[in-house]
Amino acid sequence: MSFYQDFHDKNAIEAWHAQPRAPYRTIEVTRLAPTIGAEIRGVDLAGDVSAEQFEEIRRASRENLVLAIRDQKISSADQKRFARRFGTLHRHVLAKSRTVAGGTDDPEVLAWRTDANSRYTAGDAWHADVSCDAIPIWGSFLHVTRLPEHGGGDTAFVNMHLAYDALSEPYRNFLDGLTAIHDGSLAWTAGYGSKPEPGKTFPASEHPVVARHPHTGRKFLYVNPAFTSHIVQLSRAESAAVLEQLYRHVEKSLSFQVRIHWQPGTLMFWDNWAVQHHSVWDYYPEARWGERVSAYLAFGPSAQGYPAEAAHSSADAATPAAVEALAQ
Ligand SMILES: O=C(O)CCC(=O)C(=O)O
Ligand SMILES: [Fe+2]
Repeated sequence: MSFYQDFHDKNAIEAWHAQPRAPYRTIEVTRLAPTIGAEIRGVDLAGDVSAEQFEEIRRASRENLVLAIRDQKISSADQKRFARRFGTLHRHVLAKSRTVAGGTDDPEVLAWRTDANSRYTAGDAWHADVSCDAIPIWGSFLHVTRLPEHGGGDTAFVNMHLAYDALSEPYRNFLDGLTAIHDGSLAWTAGYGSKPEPGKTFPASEHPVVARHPHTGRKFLYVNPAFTSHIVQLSRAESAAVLEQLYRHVEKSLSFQVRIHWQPGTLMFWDNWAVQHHSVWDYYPEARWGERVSAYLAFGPSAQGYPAEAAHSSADAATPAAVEALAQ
């Protein structure tokens, strides 16, 4: 928590802990940090996942935002079947360019292999996946298929509900109602040096700076340094200063971050709206390989909430009443 006492972060964390947490009956859930992240055991994603187990996994996701589902022996077909229960499978525009490097030509799998010859590794900065899409990915499901031999290669996650809640009230009020542009060329051309296919451009979209979560109604901060180019309603200088302040705030808020260690057979599932993540490239020159599948809902992040009928069939949008109950 902050060294200089303004107590906003403390109050936010207290409110976070006030959420009821019922015991689980069909899966084992072990929290990895007080404010974000849990390990899941006792489920086999290559076999049958009962309706009750699936509901408990959804609840564990709502409560913890990122789940390290351990001891899985899964194929990419299993990974896709699981992801499909949360939404429609995403096709990443860079998936094709990674075909050779990643060892798969499935457009629904984004594969990468980082080794001594890599110029960069995927996700080596705080970001949300593909927030430049008009309907950005809601859930990402990452299987790290090769781990570095001598440790390292963790992934860090930050709770973006708390990132918002820990700001002062006048500042939260100022951010509410603003929108920002998220631009794929920022992450992929400026970041990775990738170019769109001839005659095409990478997507760019406008999203609320503060959105409500479709499953809980809670607000979260939705800007990230990889994709967000500017806040629409502000001058460029104001936008740059505000975004910089928000990024520093997210980076320094260790009390609502977790750094998760991979094990053989871990499938990492994160709520890509409510968290940002950062892969840690501390294992150079060793190799680490991964395959990501992602799913999107029928709608993008909204500041107002979601009509129940707008929800994807497998996703429970927050009812207007639930949103009302959480509105402050
Ligand atoms: O390698 C990792 O830990 C995460 C990479 C990443 O950002 C992603 O797969 O979305
Ligand atoms: Fe990522």
